[in-house]
Amino acid sequence: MLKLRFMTLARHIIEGEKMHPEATGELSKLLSDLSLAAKVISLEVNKAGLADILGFTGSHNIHGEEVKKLDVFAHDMMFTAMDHGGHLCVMASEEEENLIHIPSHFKLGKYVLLFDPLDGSSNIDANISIGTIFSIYKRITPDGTPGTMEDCLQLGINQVAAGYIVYGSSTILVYTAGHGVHGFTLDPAFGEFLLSHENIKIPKKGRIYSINEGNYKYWHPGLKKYIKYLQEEDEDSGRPYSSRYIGSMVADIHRNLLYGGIFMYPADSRNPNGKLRLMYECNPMSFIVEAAGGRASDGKQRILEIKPEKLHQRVPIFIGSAEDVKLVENFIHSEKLGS
Ligand code: P6P
Repeated sequence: MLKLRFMTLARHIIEGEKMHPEATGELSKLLSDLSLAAKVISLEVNKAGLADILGFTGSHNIHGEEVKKLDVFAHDMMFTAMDHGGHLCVMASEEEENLIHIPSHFKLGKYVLLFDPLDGSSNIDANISIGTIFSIYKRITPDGTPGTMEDCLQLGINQVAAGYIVYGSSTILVYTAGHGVHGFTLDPAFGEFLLSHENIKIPKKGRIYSINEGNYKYWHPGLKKYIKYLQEEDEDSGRPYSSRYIGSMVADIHRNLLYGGIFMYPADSRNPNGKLRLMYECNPMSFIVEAAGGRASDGKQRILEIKPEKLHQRVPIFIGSAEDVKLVENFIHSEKLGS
């Protein structure tokens, strides 16, 4: 009889736990709670296009329920799914200026969750893939007390787990808890995430580059030279590369993770820190890409070693296949500003 490899996310997490005798199962339950939020957000994202057709007019639907902007809905869904499990001492969201404290009537846990509930949500009306990104740390302040900013502003290398959910032609959850990077595809028939991409490894070198070339005139001269270099013809080094840019970080990086390539959101003369957030976007995506054998830097230093100063701080990012990221770092390093 054909043996079905029926590996659900929940089972995979638990089996991953067995590799750690000291594990308490709390992280497993936290990740399982996250997958529930992902399923509900996926359902909402996938019917968003039907809103007008189904009479979801104005701010209330035909059932009289409040219809929220999708990113607000995703933020609220993450909070609702995660606030009561007893695994967290504090949360922080890209959609919320300040820390999100655990309601006093719920048990406090030893983990910290930072998330971007719906990255790229401006693309949803065009039915372009968008995503949720999450980052998990262990608290560093004493147990039993509400989590603090200190618990949140940790170096990216301290993450214990990170992942993203990309809502595209199918909904895929990719995560790492330090033992490889694994992808699970949601089977909407019975609402389970099933293992579809085991132990993802990003190719050492790709042939895709992802960047908003509309900002070319504002770039560092070394970056301009690098992009021109990728566009030259040279069969041995696989050039010219293909330009692929969706404008949705999760989707762009997910594609490059599987196919190889480099995603860049650099600083420029208008935005000296780039656009993307260190804590909610760059740290978790860098943790995942490094765990898959890739590299992530701000052009000079490893993203995961950038000391966080503010919850919503932005950093430049070059992330993807290790050889490609190293090469753009060399172009930037060797080209002095203004030359
Ligand atoms: P630009 C989406 O708004 C986002 O935050 C990322 O998902 C995406 O990579 C980037 O901004 C796109 O920014 O300036 O190229 O439109």
